[in-house]
Amino acid sequence: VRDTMGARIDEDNKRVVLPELNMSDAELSAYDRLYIVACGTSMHAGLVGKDVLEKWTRVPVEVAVASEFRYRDPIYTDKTLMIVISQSGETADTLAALREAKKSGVKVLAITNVVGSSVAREADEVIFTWAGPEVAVASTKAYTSQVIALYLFSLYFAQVKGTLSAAEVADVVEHLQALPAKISAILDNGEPIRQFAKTIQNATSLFFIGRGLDYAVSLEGSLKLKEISYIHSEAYAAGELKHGTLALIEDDIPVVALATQADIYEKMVSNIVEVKARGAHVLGFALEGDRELAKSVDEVIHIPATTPMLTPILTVIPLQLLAYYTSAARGLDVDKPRNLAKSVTV
Ligand code: F1P
Repeated sequence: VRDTMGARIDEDNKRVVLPELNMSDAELSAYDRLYIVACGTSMHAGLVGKDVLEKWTRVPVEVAVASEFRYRDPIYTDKTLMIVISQSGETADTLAALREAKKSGVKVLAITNVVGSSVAREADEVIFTWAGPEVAVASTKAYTSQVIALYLFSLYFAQVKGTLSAAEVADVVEHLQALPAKISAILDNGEPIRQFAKTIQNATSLFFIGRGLDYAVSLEGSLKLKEISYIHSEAYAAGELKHGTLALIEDDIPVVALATQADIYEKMVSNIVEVKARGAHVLGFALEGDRELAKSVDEVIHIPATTPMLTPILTVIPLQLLAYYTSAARGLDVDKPRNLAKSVTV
């Protein structure tokens, strides 16, 4: 059992070190295919990890739901690395997928919060998230710390492979170090979210839309709302709406639209215009300094700017707050949602 986190930032050199990793740089850089396997919120963290890993290392990554993956016949080679993510380290489906992979001789890296958990003990490599005890059932700080662990691993992998230069790594590291102050600023400015929560507390259905990393975060925002406020919600890749689901957008349906990704911003705005034209009430998320989005939506939340790959850490916080305030406005017990166990061991 390891008792230190397997990844950290080397402050002096602005790079990432993984002192606990039991594999050589040559072995790590040889991996040419990754599976990320997890359940629920941990799987959503994995979706952010996929985009980041592919961008920074150019290695293809598949994210799979553990309850499906464990019954599949995956294609492994000796250059396949599997990453399992589990806050509790005891989720039955994730553990079963890990055991299947190990039976096939695949190397497994775990990202988990619990030292001594089954996942931590059975994986070949572990990065601990040190998110502290999970008091509430719905996963929030577990998600952010899993995403951070994935950033650190991805940066380390990119360093080893040479797909990012030292200057590019240092730039991301500086942005990572600036995140805590930005998160505090978001938490201090929760009032507009609380107000929006009041407007949706009696809604029967809600949509979250985004593109790219914003879509990955939308999935988590939608799950959080379902888990603790019991309002039906769906996260949709914004460009996919026109392939059928647009039929469900009608007068006054609330839509949370994330538009933080500069390279696909215009496309996102045109999707927002489409839902507005059908009467949706839209809460938009834009980066600080954005003056455009306000023209297309009903209300805007501004997110402090960071480097594009790191925005999920910032956008998820107001979405978690939205779920929290909506649950509270409905008079529900935020910490003990119905039908949700902290650790799903069956
Ligand atoms: C996976 C998970 C959590 C969720 C709830 C049920 O748990 O889906 O994301 O919040 O606790 O289980 P884990 O494998 O990350 O412990």
